[in-house]
Amino acid sequence: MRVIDSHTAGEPTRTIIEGGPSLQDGPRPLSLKEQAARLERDHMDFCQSVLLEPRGHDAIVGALLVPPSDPDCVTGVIYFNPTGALGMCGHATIGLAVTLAHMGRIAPGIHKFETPVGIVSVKLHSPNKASVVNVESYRHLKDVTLNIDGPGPVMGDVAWGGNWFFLTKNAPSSLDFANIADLTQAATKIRKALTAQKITGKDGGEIDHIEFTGPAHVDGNDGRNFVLCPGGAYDRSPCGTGTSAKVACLAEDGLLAPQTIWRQESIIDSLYEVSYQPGEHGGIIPTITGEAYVTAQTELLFDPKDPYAKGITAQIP
Ligand code: PYC
Repeated sequence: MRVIDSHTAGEPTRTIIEGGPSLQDGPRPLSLKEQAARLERDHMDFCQSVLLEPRGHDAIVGALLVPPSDPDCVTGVIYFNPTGALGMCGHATIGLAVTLAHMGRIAPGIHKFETPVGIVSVKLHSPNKASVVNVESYRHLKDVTLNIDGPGPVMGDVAWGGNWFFLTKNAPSSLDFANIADLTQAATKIRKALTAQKITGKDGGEIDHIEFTGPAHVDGNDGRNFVLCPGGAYDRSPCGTGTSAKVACLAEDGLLAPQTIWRQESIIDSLYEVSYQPGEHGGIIPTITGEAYVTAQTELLFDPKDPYAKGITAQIP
Protein backbone atom coordinates (compact mmCIF):
# COMPACT_ATOMS: atom_id res chain seq x y z
CA MET A 1 0.00 0.00 0.00
CA ARG A 2 1.43 3.40 -0.95
CA VAL A 3 0.77 6.38 1.32
CA ILE A 4 1.91 9.99 1.56
CA ASP A 5 2.06 11.54 5.01
CA SER A 6 1.69 15.21 5.82
CA HIS A 7 0.91 17.36 8.81
CA THR A 8 -1.30 20.42 8.94
CA ALA A 9 -0.54 22.75 11.83
CA GLY A 10 1.00 19.72 13.57
CA GLU A 11 -1.91 17.30 12.98
CA PRO A 12 -1.01 14.31 10.77
CA THR A 13 -2.81 13.02 7.66
CA ARG A 14 -1.97 9.77 5.84
CA THR A 15 -3.28 9.81 2.26
CA ILE A 16 -3.78 6.37 0.71
CA ILE A 17 -2.48 6.62 -2.84
CA GLU A 18 -2.69 2.95 -3.82
CA GLY A 19 -3.88 -0.30 -2.25
CA GLY A 20 -6.93 0.80 -0.22
CA PRO A 21 -10.14 -1.28 -0.18
CA SER A 22 -12.67 -0.95 -2.98
CA LEU A 23 -15.96 0.33 -1.60
CA GLN A 24 -18.04 -0.19 -4.76
CA ASP A 25 -19.02 -3.71 -5.72
CA GLY A 26 -22.74 -3.78 -6.54
CA PRO A 27 -24.74 -2.87 -9.65
CA ARG A 28 -25.67 0.58 -8.22
CA PRO A 29 -22.86 3.08 -7.54
CA LEU A 30 -22.79 3.98 -3.84
CA SER A 31 -22.75 7.62 -2.71
CA LEU A 32 -19.75 8.78 -0.66
CA LYS A 33 -21.92 8.66 2.47
CA GLU A 34 -22.78 5.02 1.73
CA GLN A 35 -19.13 4.23 0.98
CA ALA A 36 -18.11 5.78 4.33
CA ALA A 37 -20.69 3.55 6.07
CA ARG A 38 -19.28 0.52 4.20
CA LEU A 39 -15.72 1.46 5.24
CA GLU A 40 -16.88 1.45 8.88
CA ARG A 41 -18.88 -1.76 8.53
CA ASP A 42 -16.45 -3.89 6.55
CA HIS A 43 -12.97 -2.39 6.69
CA MET A 44 -12.12 -1.32 10.24
CA ASP A 45 -9.10 -3.64 10.18
CA PHE A 46 -7.80 -1.63 7.19
CA CYS A 47 -8.36 1.69 9.06
CA GLN A 48 -6.63 0.45 12.20
CA SER A 49 -3.75 -1.35 10.50
CA VAL A 50 -2.90 1.74 8.45
CA LEU A 51 -3.19 4.26 11.28
CA LEU A 52 -2.35 2.62 14.60
CA GLU A 53 1.00 1.63 16.05
CA PRO A 54 3.31 0.00 15.03
CA ARG A 55 2.85 1.69 11.58
CA GLY A 56 1.46 4.95 12.89
CA HIS A 57 -0.29 6.34 15.98
CA ASP A 58 -3.87 7.08 16.96
CA ALA A 59 -3.80 10.83 16.12
CA ILE A 60 -3.33 10.19 12.39
CA VAL A 61 -6.34 10.78 10.15
CA GLY A 62 -6.48 8.70 6.97
CA ALA A 63 -7.65 10.03 3.62
CA LEU A 64 -8.95 7.33 1.29
CA LEU A 65 -9.23 8.65 -2.26
CA VAL A 66 -12.27 7.40 -4.20
CA PRO A 67 -13.71 8.43 -7.57
CA PRO A 68 -16.02 11.46 -7.13
CA SER A 69 -19.66 11.18 -8.22
CA ASP A 70 -19.52 14.85 -9.30
CA PRO A 71 -17.23 15.25 -12.34
CA ASP A 72 -16.39 18.82 -11.24
CA CYS A 73 -14.44 17.39 -8.29
CA VAL A 74 -10.74 16.52 -8.47
CA THR A 75 -11.35 13.56 -6.17
CA GLY A 76 -13.71 12.02 -3.69
CA VAL A 77 -12.26 11.44 -0.23
CA ILE A 78 -13.33 9.53 2.86
CA TYR A 79 -11.52 10.62 5.99
CA PHE A 80 -11.16 8.05 8.75
CA ASN A 81 -9.50 7.57 12.11
CA PRO A 82 -8.90 4.36 14.07
CA THR A 83 -12.52 4.36 15.34
CA GLY A 84 -14.34 4.94 12.04
CA ALA A 85 -15.13 7.40 9.24
CA LEU A 86 -15.29 11.17 9.72
CA GLY A 87 -17.84 13.40 7.97
CA MET A 88 -15.32 16.07 7.00
CA CYS A 89 -11.88 16.97 8.23
CA GLY A 90 -10.42 20.45 7.87
CA HIS A 91 -6.78 19.69 8.60
CA ALA A 92 -6.81 16.60 6.37
CA THR A 93 -8.36 18.58 3.51
CA ILE A 94 -5.49 21.09 3.69
CA GLY A 95 -3.06 18.14 3.98
CA LEU A 96 -4.66 16.42 0.99
CA ALA A 97 -4.43 19.57 -1.15
CA VAL A 98 -0.73 19.93 -0.33
CA THR A 99 -0.20 16.19 -0.97
CA LEU A 100 -1.93 16.37 -4.39
CA ALA A 101 0.22 19.40 -5.24
CA HIS A 102 3.34 17.45 -4.16
CA MET A 103 2.24 14.64 -6.53
CA GLY A 104 1.75 17.14 -9.36
CA ARG A 105 -1.99 16.37 -9.50
CA ILE A 106 -3.11 19.93 -8.74
CA ALA A 107 -1.60 23.39 -9.18
CA PRO A 108 -2.29 26.62 -7.26
CA GLY A 109 -5.93 27.58 -7.90
CA ILE A 110 -9.40 26.45 -6.85
CA HIS A 111 -10.31 22.75 -6.70
CA LYS A 112 -13.31 20.79 -5.43
CA PHE A 113 -13.20 17.66 -3.28
CA GLU A 114 -16.28 15.50 -2.61
CA THR A 115 -16.71 14.27 0.99
CA PRO A 116 -19.48 12.17 2.59
CA VAL A 117 -21.10 15.36 3.98
CA GLY A 118 -20.85 17.48 0.83
CA ILE A 119 -18.52 19.14 -1.65
CA VAL A 120 -15.84 21.46 -0.27
CA SER A 121 -13.75 23.76 -2.36
CA VAL A 122 -10.06 24.29 -1.74
CA LYS A 123 -7.94 27.22 -2.83
CA LEU A 124 -4.30 26.15 -3.05
CA HIS A 125 -2.36 29.41 -2.56
CA SER A 126 1.13 27.89 -2.77
CA PRO A 127 2.67 24.42 -2.33
CA ASN A 128 2.15 24.60 1.46
CA LYS A 129 -0.82 26.89 2.04
CA ALA A 130 -4.52 26.28 1.33
CA SER A 131 -7.97 27.63 2.24
CA VAL A 132 -10.92 25.27 2.58
CA VAL A 133 -14.47 26.50 2.03
CA ASN A 134 -16.26 24.09 4.36
CA VAL A 135 -19.81 22.73 4.39
CA GLU A 136 -22.52 24.87 6.01
CA SER A 137 -21.93 24.95 9.76
CA TYR A 138 -24.44 25.81 12.48
CA ARG A 139 -25.30 25.62 16.16
CA HIS A 140 -27.89 22.97 16.96
CA LEU A 141 -28.30 23.45 20.75
CA LYS A 142 -27.25 26.32 23.03
CA ASP A 143 -26.36 26.17 26.73
CA VAL A 144 -26.92 22.46 27.30
CA THR A 145 -26.24 21.44 30.90
CA LEU A 146 -24.53 18.08 31.38
CA ASN A 147 -24.19 16.39 34.75
CA ILE A 148 -20.74 14.91 35.23
CA ASP A 149 -19.70 12.82 38.21
CA GLY A 150 -16.92 14.62 40.07
CA PRO A 151 -16.66 18.07 38.48
CA GLY A 152 -20.47 18.60 38.54
CA PRO A 153 -22.51 20.35 35.84
CA VAL A 154 -20.85 21.50 32.61
CA MET A 155 -22.54 23.84 30.15
CA GLY A 156 -21.89 23.88 26.40
CA ASP A 157 -23.26 24.21 22.88
CA VAL A 158 -23.78 21.48 20.29
CA ALA A 159 -22.67 22.58 16.82
CA TRP A 160 -21.95 21.10 13.38
CA GLY A 161 -18.83 21.95 11.39
CA GLY A 162 -18.75 18.81 9.22
CA ASN A 163 -18.62 16.68 12.41
CA TRP A 164 -20.60 17.11 15.65
CA PHE A 165 -18.99 19.05 18.50
CA PHE A 166 -19.82 19.80 22.12
CA LEU A 167 -18.14 23.15 22.85
CA THR A 168 -17.61 24.58 26.31
CA LYS A 169 -16.31 28.03 27.19
CA ASN A 170 -14.94 26.88 30.54
CA ALA A 171 -12.07 24.45 30.30
CA PRO A 172 -11.34 22.31 33.41
CA SER A 173 -7.67 23.43 33.30
CA SER A 174 -5.93 26.20 31.36
CA LEU A 175 -5.43 25.41 27.67
CA ASP A 176 -1.73 24.62 28.00
CA PHE A 177 0.31 21.83 26.49
CA ALA A 178 1.22 20.70 30.04
CA ASN A 179 -2.47 20.02 30.78
CA ILE A 180 -3.19 17.72 27.82
CA ALA A 181 -3.64 14.62 30.02
CA ASP A 182 -6.16 16.43 32.31
CA LEU A 183 -8.00 17.96 29.37
CA THR A 184 -8.22 14.56 27.66
CA GLN A 185 -9.61 12.95 30.80
CA ALA A 186 -12.21 15.70 31.31
CA ALA A 187 -13.28 15.64 27.64
CA THR A 188 -13.63 11.84 27.75
CA LYS A 189 -16.00 12.17 30.73
CA ILE A 190 -18.05 14.74 28.81
CA ARG A 191 -18.31 12.45 25.79
CA LYS A 192 -19.51 9.59 28.02
CA ALA A 193 -22.04 11.89 29.73
CA LEU A 194 -23.41 13.02 26.35
CA THR A 195 -24.05 9.39 25.45
CA ALA A 196 -25.52 8.54 28.86
CA GLN A 197 -27.81 11.62 28.81
CA LYS A 198 -28.79 10.91 25.16
CA ILE A 199 -27.72 14.33 23.92
CA THR A 200 -27.07 14.18 20.19
CA GLY A 201 -26.66 16.33 17.11
CA LYS A 202 -29.48 16.75 14.61
CA ASP A 203 -31.17 13.48 13.56
CA GLY A 204 -29.48 11.63 16.41
CA GLY A 205 -25.93 12.30 15.11
CA GLU A 206 -23.34 11.16 17.66
CA ILE A 207 -21.38 14.03 19.24
CA ASP A 208 -17.93 12.48 18.97
CA HIS A 209 -15.71 15.60 19.22
CA ILE A 210 -15.35 17.62 22.45
CA GLU A 211 -13.92 21.15 22.23
CA PHE A 212 -12.78 23.32 25.13
CA THR A 213 -12.43 26.94 24.05
CA GLY A 214 -10.74 29.87 25.74
CA PRO A 215 -8.77 33.06 25.25
CA ALA A 216 -5.78 33.21 22.91
CA HIS A 217 -2.29 33.14 24.39
CA VAL A 218 -0.73 35.39 21.76
CA ASP A 219 -1.67 39.05 21.22
CA GLY A 220 -3.46 39.48 17.91
CA ASN A 221 -5.04 36.02 17.98
CA ASP A 222 -8.70 35.57 18.93
CA GLY A 223 -9.12 32.21 20.64
CA ARG A 224 -7.54 28.92 21.58
CA ASN A 225 -8.90 25.38 21.77
CA PHE A 226 -8.34 21.81 22.81
CA VAL A 227 -10.24 19.20 20.80
CA LEU A 228 -10.64 15.55 21.73
CA CYS A 229 -11.20 13.51 18.57
CA PRO A 230 -13.21 10.24 18.45
CA GLY A 231 -11.01 7.69 20.19
CA GLY A 232 -8.46 9.04 22.62
CA ALA A 233 -6.33 11.42 20.54
CA TYR A 234 -6.38 15.21 20.73
CA ASP A 235 -6.11 17.42 17.67
CA ARG A 236 -2.68 19.03 17.36
CA SER A 237 -4.14 21.56 14.90
CA PRO A 238 -6.90 24.05 15.82
CA CYS A 239 -9.32 21.54 14.18
CA GLY A 240 -10.89 22.81 10.96
CA THR A 241 -14.34 21.39 11.60
CA GLY A 242 -14.12 22.38 15.29
CA THR A 243 -13.19 25.96 14.46
CA SER A 244 -16.05 25.99 11.93
CA ALA A 245 -18.42 24.92 14.74
CA LYS A 246 -16.95 27.59 17.07
CA VAL A 247 -17.30 30.34 14.47
CA ALA A 248 -20.92 29.23 13.80
CA CYS A 249 -21.65 29.80 17.53
CA LEU A 250 -19.87 33.19 17.52
CA ALA A 251 -21.82 34.25 14.42
CA GLU A 252 -25.12 33.20 15.95
CA ASP A 253 -24.33 35.14 19.14
CA GLY A 254 -23.56 38.25 17.06
CA LEU A 255 -19.90 38.18 18.19
CA LEU A 256 -18.27 37.83 14.75
CA ALA A 257 -19.35 39.60 11.58
CA PRO A 258 -19.16 37.96 8.12
CA GLN A 259 -15.74 38.25 6.38
CA THR A 260 -13.96 39.08 9.67
CA ILE A 261 -10.89 36.99 10.34
CA TRP A 262 -10.87 34.84 13.50
CA ARG A 263 -7.37 33.62 14.42
CA GLN A 264 -7.69 30.30 16.23
CA GLU A 265 -4.77 28.81 18.20
CA SER A 266 -4.41 25.10 18.93
CA ILE A 267 -3.16 23.51 22.13
CA ILE A 268 0.32 23.30 20.54
CA ASP A 269 0.21 27.00 19.47
CA SER A 270 -0.40 26.35 15.77
CA LEU A 271 -2.84 28.62 13.96
CA TYR A 272 -5.74 28.75 11.49
CA GLU A 273 -7.39 31.86 10.12
CA VAL A 274 -11.13 31.46 9.66
CA SER A 275 -13.81 33.75 8.27
CA TYR A 276 -17.35 33.08 7.06
CA GLN A 277 -20.16 34.06 4.76
CA PRO A 278 -23.83 33.54 5.62
CA GLY A 279 -25.07 30.11 4.47
CA GLU A 280 -28.26 29.31 2.57
CA HIS A 281 -29.95 27.48 5.44
CA GLY A 282 -29.38 29.86 8.34
CA GLY A 283 -25.86 28.71 9.18
CA ILE A 284 -22.48 29.92 7.95
CA ILE A 285 -20.00 28.85 5.28
CA PRO A 286 -16.56 28.95 6.94
CA THR A 287 -13.26 29.36 5.10
CA ILE A 288 -10.30 27.86 6.97
CA THR A 289 -6.74 28.78 5.99
CA GLY A 290 -3.69 26.86 7.15
CA GLU A 291 -0.36 25.36 6.15
CA ALA A 292 0.65 21.74 5.62
CA TYR A 293 3.92 19.95 4.89
CA VAL A 294 4.59 16.54 3.36
CA THR A 295 6.63 14.40 5.75
CA ALA A 296 6.96 10.99 4.03
CA GLN A 297 6.16 8.85 1.00
CA THR A 298 5.99 5.28 2.16
CA GLU A 299 5.12 1.78 1.10
CA LEU A 300 3.33 0.02 3.97
CA LEU A 301 3.99 -3.70 4.26
CA PHE A 302 1.59 -6.20 5.90
CA ASP A 303 3.23 -9.51 6.78
CA PRO A 304 0.53 -12.15 7.50
CA LYS A 305 2.84 -13.67 10.15
CA ASP A 306 3.06 -10.34 12.01
CA PRO A 307 0.88 -10.60 15.18
CA TYR A 308 0.40 -6.81 15.04
CA ALA A 309 -0.26 -6.57 11.28
CA LYS A 310 -3.70 -5.13 12.14
CA GLY A 311 -2.30 -2.53 14.55
CA ILE A 312 -2.26 -2.47 18.34
CA THR A 313 -6.04 -2.34 18.67
CA ALA A 314 -5.91 -2.24 22.47
CA GLN A 315 -5.07 1.46 22.00
CA ILE A 316 -8.71 2.18 21.14
CA PRO A 317 -10.57 3.29 24.30
O1 PYC B 1 -9.39 19.43 11.29
O2 PYC B 1 -11.53 19.03 11.14
C1 PYC B 1 -10.41 18.74 11.53
C2 PYC B 1 -10.22 17.51 12.32
C3 PYC B 1 -11.17 16.65 12.77
C4 PYC B 1 -10.52 15.64 13.46
C5 PYC B 1 -9.18 15.91 13.42
N1 PYC B 1 -9.01 17.07 12.72
